[in-house]
Amino acid sequence: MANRVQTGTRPGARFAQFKLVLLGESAVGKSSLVLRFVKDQFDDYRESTIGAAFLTQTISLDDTTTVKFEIWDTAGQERYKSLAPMYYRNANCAVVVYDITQASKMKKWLTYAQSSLDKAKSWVKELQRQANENIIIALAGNKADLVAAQPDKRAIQAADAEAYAREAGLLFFETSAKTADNVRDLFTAIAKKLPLDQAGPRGLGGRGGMGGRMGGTGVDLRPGESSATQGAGACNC
Ligand SMILES: Nc1nc2c(ncn2[C@@H]2O[C@H](COP(=O)(O)OP(=O)(O)OP(=O)(O)O)[C@@H](O)[C@H]2O)c(=O)[nH]1
Ligand SMILES: [Mg+2]
Repeated sequence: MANRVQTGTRPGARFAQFKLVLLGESAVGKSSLVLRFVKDQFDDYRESTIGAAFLTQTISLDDTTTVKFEIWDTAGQERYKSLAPMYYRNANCAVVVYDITQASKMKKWLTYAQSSLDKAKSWVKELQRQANENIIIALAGNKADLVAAQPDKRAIQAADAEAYAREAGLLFFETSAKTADNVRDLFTAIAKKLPLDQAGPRGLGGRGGMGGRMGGTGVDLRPGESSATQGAGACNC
């Protein structure tokens, strides 16, 4: 399943590379979580993502195991929704983000606006239907700092989201990109669930082995070549 796995110079050392995609409604904090994870920074005022941004981050799971995430941070605005399959295609793992302070509400003309958790659930359904069949999905309820300061700001109970996550087979964390609470834990938990033990030497990850539906080796960066994205390697962090 890993895109690339190689044995290192140290005996027993392993390096694996995985494609991760972030999905969720606009303004829930996807880019902020990535910025915290990759650069350990936070911006109070962030521009909404256009298309998608690509970043990488490497973490050590233990003395011998290193995991590199190739991260596609998608744009949550409705007008970019049709691009999402390009980014979750062949993803090994996904973080689906919602904002724990944002409830569903009635809009004008009695139309119903979904909560960001409802939106997250529909992303999970879509991933389970259309993405890599072994994809590891984590649900992240972000902006936990806001409810720590003012508990009445909480709109989504952690217990409800956790029960849903358990039922759907997802990892679950409440996070704060602002304070960094649980951000590293979230990505580490994903890395630990990825099938490192099935890793073979670099170049051998074909179908039926590490390749799974990914087939072959190498990272599929095709979305980065699309004019609709901010480009491979581009980052609006
Ligand atoms: N208090 C608080 N604010 C946050 C947190 N995460 C993000 N924000 C703020 O929420 C706003 C939106 O954050 P983004 O990271 O741009 O959201 P996004 O999900 O990437 O939005 P799109 O790119 O439009 O899909 C910004 O003003 C952030 O500063 C958090 O954990 N706590
Ligand atoms: Mg963004």
